[in-house]
Amino acid sequence: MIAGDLLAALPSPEAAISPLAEGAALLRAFAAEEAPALLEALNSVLAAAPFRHMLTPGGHRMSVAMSNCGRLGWVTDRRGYRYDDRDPETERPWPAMPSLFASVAARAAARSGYPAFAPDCCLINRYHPGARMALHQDRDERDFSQPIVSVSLGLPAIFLFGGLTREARPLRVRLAHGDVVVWGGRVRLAFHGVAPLANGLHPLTGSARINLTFRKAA
Ligand code: MD6
Ligand code: FE
Repeated sequence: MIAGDLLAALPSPEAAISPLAEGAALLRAFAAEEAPALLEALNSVLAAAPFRHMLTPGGHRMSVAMSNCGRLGWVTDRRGYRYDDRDPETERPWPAMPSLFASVAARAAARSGYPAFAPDCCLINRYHPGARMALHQDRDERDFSQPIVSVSLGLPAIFLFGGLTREARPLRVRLAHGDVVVWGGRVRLAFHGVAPLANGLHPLTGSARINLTFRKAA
């Protein structure tokens, strides 16, 4: 095979981007190369702010375990959903956002048409088999002109991507290790969720899917 043929056989960066809807893009395997380093940095974050199962305002224990890093963290308890600059478990500030996290998020956003994305929060979600996320809108942030960047690591999941009302029947999108979804513009307030995680084992995360969602909350 000559060099030109070899290059043509590789997926081009352009080919790896697929629009999900106006304003939303799926960047397949965008973070795959950096995933081991992301997971290593994540371990330091989790040493200071371990995963916990938060309570919904209605008093249900979430099946997804969560933590945060960055200036603000997303929390839920009997008092409601909100961003807080302290971890309620330790009353200390959330761990700093690793620079690699911020850089992957900013690059994915720029690639999707959102330049200068500067997240102040990274919500960390851990799913084990059976864990799910009910359809919801992300609307606790102050400025909806900023997108959300979502990085999937470990086991694959079916992401449910609905419409601007709860009634619209969601698209089902398989998100695999290293896939990144960038979400903003006209669909910034779309309903979305995650179907119950299937059993599996991933070489880097074992029986878990990890999702990092980056937000500009303040
Ligand atoms: C998850 N993600 O993938 C949950 N929200 O585990 C979200 O709730 C989400 O991926 C807004 C934008 C992208 C997301
Ligand atoms: Fe969400």
